[in-house]
Amino acid sequence: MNIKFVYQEAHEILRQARSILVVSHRKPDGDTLGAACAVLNYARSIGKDAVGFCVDVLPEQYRYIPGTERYANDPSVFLTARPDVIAVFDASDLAFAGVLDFIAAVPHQPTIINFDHHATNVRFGDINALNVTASSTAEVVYDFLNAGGVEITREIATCLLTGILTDTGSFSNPATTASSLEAASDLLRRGASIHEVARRLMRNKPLKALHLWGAVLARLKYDERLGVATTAIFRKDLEESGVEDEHVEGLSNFLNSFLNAKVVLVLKELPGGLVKGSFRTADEIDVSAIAKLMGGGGHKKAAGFTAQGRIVEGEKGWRVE
Ligand SMILES: [Mn+2]
Repeated sequence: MNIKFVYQEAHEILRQARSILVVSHRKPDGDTLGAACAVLNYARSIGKDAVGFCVDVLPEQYRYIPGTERYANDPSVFLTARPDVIAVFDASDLAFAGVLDFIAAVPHQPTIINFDHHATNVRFGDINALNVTASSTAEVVYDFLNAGGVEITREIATCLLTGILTDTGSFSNPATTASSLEAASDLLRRGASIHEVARRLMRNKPLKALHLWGAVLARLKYDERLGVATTAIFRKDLEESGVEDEHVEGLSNFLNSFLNAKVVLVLKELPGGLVKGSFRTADEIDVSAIAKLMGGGGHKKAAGFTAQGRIVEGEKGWRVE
């Protein structure tokens, strides 16, 4: 179906709704929160009951996004809010979003709207507002609001700019397109402050986090034959330094911006004998295909996986065994 029709249908459903629940995926980032909060603010502006849900507590750094004050992480909201619409943002499937069981338990069959830009999206919604060429889910929501003639307020502009800046790596990675820059330019005209949003998203790390980055950067290895650079983050690093997980999240993007390598892979030890791998590339390589082989997924230029095992140091790189 033409995406314009999908947007119109989604507008119809939202206008008829009484209560709307917006959902951001687990381990939330600026895109899932910015896109969801934009719709939350719009829904409230047309008189709807609207609240947000994320299975994880929102990191402090995202609390400036207007609408995050209406987020809960207690799943009882799926019952108490009695949502007739549940809109899910930036998630390929409901299990990844972390809400599969909660949605299944809602008795009155709410309409599910799926806003996303991942090529791996399984179209789990009753309505699938999916544009795999968009830089971000925030850009999908920007197109959706414009298609409905919605006035983009300063608050909504701040939400959407947060999502676009997050997923384009502040307009530096391959997700950066003419349309994402045009959307951002319009959002600035509508009152969003790019300086303020960029400060909140990037200049937010404590000194101890950068000391830890230093240790992780010192572990970098490069396999010239494969063109793959790898490094490792251990639980011990985080525990000993007292650095929060959210403050090492940006490492793979940082390496992708500065390192001359075909592919970057950052391995991070998780609790319970698991290892998370984050692939990045700035080359003509589809890292989501590599991530899929490892049981993960994502975008062509940014993908990841979680696997059972431990991180092992080899001569030319770090790997999971
Ligand atoms: Mn995204």
